[in-house]
Amino acid sequence: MGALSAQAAQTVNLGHTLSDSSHYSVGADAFKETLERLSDGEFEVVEHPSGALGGERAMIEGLQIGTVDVVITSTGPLGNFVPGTYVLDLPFLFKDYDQARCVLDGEVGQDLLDEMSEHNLVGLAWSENGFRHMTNSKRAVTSPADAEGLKVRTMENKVHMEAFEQMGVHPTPMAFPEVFTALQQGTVDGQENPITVIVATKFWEVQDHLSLTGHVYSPAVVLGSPILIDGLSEEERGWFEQAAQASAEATREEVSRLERDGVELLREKGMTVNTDIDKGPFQEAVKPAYQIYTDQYGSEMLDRVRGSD
Ligand code: EAX
Repeated sequence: MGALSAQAAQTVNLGHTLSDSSHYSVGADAFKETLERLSDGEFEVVEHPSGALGGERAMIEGLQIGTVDVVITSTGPLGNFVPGTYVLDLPFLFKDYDQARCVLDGEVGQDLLDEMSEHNLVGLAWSENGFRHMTNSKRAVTSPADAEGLKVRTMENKVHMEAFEQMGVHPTPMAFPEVFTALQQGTVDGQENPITVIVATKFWEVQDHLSLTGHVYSPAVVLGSPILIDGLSEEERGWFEQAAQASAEATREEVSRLERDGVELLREKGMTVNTDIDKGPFQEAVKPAYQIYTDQYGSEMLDRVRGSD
């Protein structure tokens, strides 16, 4: 037997929080297919969906200590590690998918990926979660006044929490793998996530009302562990970057598909969908979150995002 064929493939453990029917799994499959093909079997990707390796914050920590190799995650907990990414979490920052994708694929996106290496993470590619909408089990929400007083699970992200507080809801930060049970048991009244996640997690089983607030764009990112990536040859690293790019493209396509078909599916599953949302009052309510953000981080990144529109 030749030396190469005698060598076992190196296992790459890839984690994410969503189900194996989700847009993240579509992206994970594309990552696996691409890396295994480019490396001619030198690497074998093992997918761990559904939060099997923990919530997003825990998995990011896992990347830093090398217990997980690749993670597809929202930016939810990422600002705790890479503060530059907080700018992306500001509500009503992006007006549509085209604008958000364009910013992430441009200089701002590249600079943020580069910044990750200063924080013991490797940013491989910007992927996508989607525009977030509110769901709850109590009442139809079409204005901030309707939302007032609701207990809403938020991501572990201070920009999001601040914005929701301004809106008058009680934000309850929680890791994603705990959310379904918290909704089922009534620990919280509501949550907010893109159509993609609401579909993949079957939130219709525990939430009656969906309001298409589109209050914030939720990027996802394909991250690598520096412990793995920094030890690779340039060629090998290139394969990981191409696999991440293929993953992001496949995920974005699935997000677009679900934006077309997902709401109808949720109606069929019994959710009451409020499409008639006047975003103005929501935008007005969360404005102080911008001030709080710029007070702490300055306005340079915000200006750059807006300027690259
Ligand atoms: O990244 O925590 C969340 O609500 C995220 O949107 C979800 O884990 C997918």
